[in-house]
Amino acid sequence: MAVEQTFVIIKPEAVERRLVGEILGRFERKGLEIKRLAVTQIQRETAEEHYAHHKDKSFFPQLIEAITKGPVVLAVLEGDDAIQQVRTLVGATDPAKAAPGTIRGDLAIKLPYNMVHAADSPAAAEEEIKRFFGG
Ligand code: FUP
Repeated sequence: MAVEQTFVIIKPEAVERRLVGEILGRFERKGLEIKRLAVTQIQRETAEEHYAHHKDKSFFPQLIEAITKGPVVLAVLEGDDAIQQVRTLVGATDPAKAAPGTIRGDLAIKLPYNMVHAADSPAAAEEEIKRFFGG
């Protein structure tokens, strides 16, 4: 199994609800290492670039509003098979359908407020780490 780096955004609703420690704790308890960590507010242009593949969807405006409305925590996590392991811990996109035991299943109830973004492939992880942390 390859050691990978993945990229995570702990979204504004999670920061507002003081769930950053809870969420990072789940990643740490799994055995992943926090390599980079930052608190920031995502600018609209960066959010639109990050979610460009959804720009024609009806939910796009609410998605951009939700991810830019307050501070977020950005993280790079490293470990064996980190991209898939983190996606599994995060759970299904729709928190109403996400399994109990997952971050979205346990901590969220309604889209677009699903608490966490996690890169879904090695190419996405690399691109997103560059976008949000630079080179
Ligand atoms: P995920 O990779 O699980 O974050 O899922 P997507 O890339 O498909 O979706 C990105 C974001 O769009 C989700 F985090 C929430 C939002 N979304 C909606 O608000 N409604 C939808 O029907 C689908 C996605």
